[in-house]
Amino acid sequence: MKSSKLLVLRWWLPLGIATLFLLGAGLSARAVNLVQEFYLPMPEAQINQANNAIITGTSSTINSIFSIVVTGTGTVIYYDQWEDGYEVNLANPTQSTTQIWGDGNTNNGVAPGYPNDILPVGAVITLTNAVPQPRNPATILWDARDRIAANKALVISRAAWPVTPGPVFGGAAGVLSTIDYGTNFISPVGRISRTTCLNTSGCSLWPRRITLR
Ligand SMILES: [Ca+2]
Ligand SMILES: [Ca+2]
Repeated sequence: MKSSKLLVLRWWLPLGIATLFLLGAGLSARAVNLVQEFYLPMPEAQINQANNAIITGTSSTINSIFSIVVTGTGTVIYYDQWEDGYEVNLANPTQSTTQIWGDGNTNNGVAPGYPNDILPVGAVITLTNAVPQPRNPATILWDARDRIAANKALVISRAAWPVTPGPVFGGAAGVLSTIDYGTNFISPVGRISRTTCLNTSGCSLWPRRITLR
């Protein structure tokens, strides 16, 4: 009996060490350092408003396209949908809608276009879908207000156009990360022509936080 207890202890000791090691590895894998954070700009409702200020009758359903370029090996991207609220700590997501791309784990999300969920340098992830108005948060889409973060630098851009008349009436913009946000601006927006098509100008502002004074 005594020897069997010793045998059990001998088995448990290495098993315990292995378990601790695995737990440690799991913790270090989750403790990703997110160095860049983005909020996808230009809400489709505002794009629709601007479109119809220029040409009335354009489709309220907006085709939204987001392009994410990977710049480093081992890049892991966290995609947080606005529709169910933002994650409290995006590095440790708890919402089922949040996806993690590039970690090779296809159970927590698969980077669109990269079925093994590994992202090579120069990978271009394209997110595209039609976004109807008004938005129903029960429908999860790739759209403005979604939040993206990564452990390495990303380059993100967004384009959009109304389903009708299509990309002949579209626009695009680069997406700044929050560390590149400024506090002092000179607006470049102004009227540049008296012709019908170019006599409307507008500006979409995207504050990270608002302080009322
Ligand atoms: Ca979310
Ligand atoms: Ca979304």
